[in-house]
Amino acid sequence: MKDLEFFFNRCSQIVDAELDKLIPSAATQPARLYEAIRWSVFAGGKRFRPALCLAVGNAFGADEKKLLSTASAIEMIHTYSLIHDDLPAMDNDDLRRGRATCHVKFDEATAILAGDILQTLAFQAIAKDALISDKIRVKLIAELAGSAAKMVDGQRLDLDGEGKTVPIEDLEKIHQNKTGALISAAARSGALIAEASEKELEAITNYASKLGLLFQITDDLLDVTQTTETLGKTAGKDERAEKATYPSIYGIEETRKLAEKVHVEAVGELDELEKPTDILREIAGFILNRKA
Ligand code: GRG
Repeated sequence: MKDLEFFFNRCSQIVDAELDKLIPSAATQPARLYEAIRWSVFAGGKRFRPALCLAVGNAFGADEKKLLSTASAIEMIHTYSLIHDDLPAMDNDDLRRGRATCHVKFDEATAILAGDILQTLAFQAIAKDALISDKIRVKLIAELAGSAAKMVDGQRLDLDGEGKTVPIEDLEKIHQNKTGALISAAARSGALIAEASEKELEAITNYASKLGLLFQITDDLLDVTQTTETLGKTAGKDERAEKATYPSIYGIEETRKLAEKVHVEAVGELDELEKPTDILREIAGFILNRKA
């Protein structure tokens, strides 16, 4: 666990430094827009997705410098999705990453535009990274674009399901899209940059798919078991929005057992790889036991 803590801290530092280079300064005009972007990006998120990209890339021996722009681009897409998710037209939340949401601190139009720009900056970051070959850059852009589109599909399906009884298969589809797709893109991008083989990419895809499901199951659990203060975002929202969640369908105890089962499956996928996968295994354990 100490190794993982060290790994996460280091990832946050190098990814934040890269984000700082990629995102125009708060003095850039129109300053309100760039202040808003920086307000949300540098608010202290876990940086889980970029860390996953770096962990997979490291496991396959990629040059770390080649991973940074893509890892940061993934965090930009993630932050855009959080800004838009918090808008009054969607989840209508006023707290994110322990501070006021973007539209509350600034205004709705600025928050929409901040999300929009984060998307374009993300793709630009990869497109302009001269350390990566043209062929791989195109693959990475396609990967990230595909996952971002799935995330939007998942968000629509999630909103459609509010106040309704959602069958478990539909719930899984929502989560594979809304949460799983970007997590999968993070892991797969690390493997693509490292030029992993098809077989290795398949094992990473399967691991990431289970990890994404585990992330969502624990997210649902945290929403009902943790406080707003611990989460840095409003707790208990799923129930109030009448959202279908794993605890609402199975109850807390059964959901915990399901999380343990999915964790075993996720790490099992790594057995296919003849690579150093310790950190990837620890990441799955961290997601199983996370408190925020
Ligand atoms: C608006 C296109 C669009 C999509 C929104 C991200 C999202 C899709 C919805 C957020 C709602 C939610 C709670 C989803 C569950 C998983 C998730 C994305 C949690 C937040 O991610 P963390 O825990 O957050 O990695 P930090 O702040 O640590 O980065």
